[in-house]
Amino acid sequence: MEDCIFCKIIAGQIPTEFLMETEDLVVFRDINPKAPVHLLIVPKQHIRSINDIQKNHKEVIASLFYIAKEMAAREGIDESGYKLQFHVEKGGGQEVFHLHLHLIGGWKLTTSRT
Ligand code: DGP
Repeated sequence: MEDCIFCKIIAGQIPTEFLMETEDLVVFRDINPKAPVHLLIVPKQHIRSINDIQKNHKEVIASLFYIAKEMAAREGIDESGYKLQFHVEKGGGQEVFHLHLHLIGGWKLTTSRT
């Protein structure tokens, strides 16, 4: 998609460090992080939003979650916990209309785990 910023990142037109790249997706840090760890897990295929996923996207959607837990472990936040978020369309807070999963965490815990 010509005007899609994430398509440009995936195509290497906007220099961005990929923390992981597979056949289906890339992972990079959010430019405007909302927490100490804020990654975006982004399918290479241009899909506008969750509203546009089809049955044949099942594999790539599953990969987003699998890579999210892998990246959480790599970033050292799997035990402390994290959030996974999809923003869906404008009312859901979506600003970039290329499907992506936010992985957010890394806050300092103030209470002990029970
Ligand atoms: P949203 O569409 O609201 O689910 O979030 C899009 C996120 O993408 C937002 O948190 C900021 C991030 N973002 C937008 N443009 C760029 C960019 O050029 N590079 C990076 N690394 N992140 C971006």
